[in-house]
Amino acid sequence: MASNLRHFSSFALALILSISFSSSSVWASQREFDYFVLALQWPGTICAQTRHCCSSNGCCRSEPITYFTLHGLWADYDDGTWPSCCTHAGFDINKVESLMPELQKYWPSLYCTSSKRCFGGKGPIWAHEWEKHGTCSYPVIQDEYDYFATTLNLYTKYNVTRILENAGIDAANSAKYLLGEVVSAIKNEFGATPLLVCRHGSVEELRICFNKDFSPRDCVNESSNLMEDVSKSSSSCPRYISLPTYEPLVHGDLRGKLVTSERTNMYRLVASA
Ligand code: U2P
Repeated sequence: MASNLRHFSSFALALILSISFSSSSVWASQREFDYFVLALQWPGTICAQTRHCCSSNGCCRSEPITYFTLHGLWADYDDGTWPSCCTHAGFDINKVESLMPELQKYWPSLYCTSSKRCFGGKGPIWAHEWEKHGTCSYPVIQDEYDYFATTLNLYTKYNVTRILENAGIDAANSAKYLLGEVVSAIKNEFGATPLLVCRHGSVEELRICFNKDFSPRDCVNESSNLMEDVSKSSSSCPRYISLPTYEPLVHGDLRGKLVTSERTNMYRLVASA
């Protein structure tokens, strides 16, 4: 009887240990991240490169997008690297159905090609961001819904488009702004140094960073792996930068007509009125 009891209790202990290890090991494969990066994209820079349209591409909407859109919320390490694809929790669109209007508006894909998923295949930008980055934000972020809701909340709370407009930094094709002026405008309102990514002198991304309790913190410069001063914090950007506007190619309207864009002098398909 005593021996049966001993056997049973060792079996129960082994069972408990194996359950708890198997549930934690999915998270334990990569070390816990240090901080969050909220990566925002400037459609004016990305959509100016659009040559082909499709319904899933935000650049192809009849009204151009005139605000920063979401790229992702990334769980990063202080040394400038980041974990990725931390679990097999695949993206399930049903779990974020209630957030769809906001996701479509503020987190659209700006490309026609679909995004890579972690364990094979392709999907929407949301699948890529959740599987690659969201699954690595445990234990701060608990699940897929939490990842998207938290990201949308941060995006709404720190409206960088409005912060820049209030500082007199508006979208315009001819205006050039001092990099330091843009960084300072964000720093003054947000309370920490952002990171800018440029393409040919135009802002492509603006990233703001958070501690794990979502208090603002300085971003880490990817290229140097060091905390840098403002002038070096956005090394892909020149001293003067722009926030360009773009003319959308419109998808799917066969009554559209080809017109020459004044700015690019290229033919573009636009919807007829
Ligand atoms: O910068 C190129 C791509 O690398 C990933 N990235 C970059 C910086 C960072 O701090 N964290 C990070 O994950 C992004 O990959 P994506 O999510 O686009 O696959 C970024 O676009």
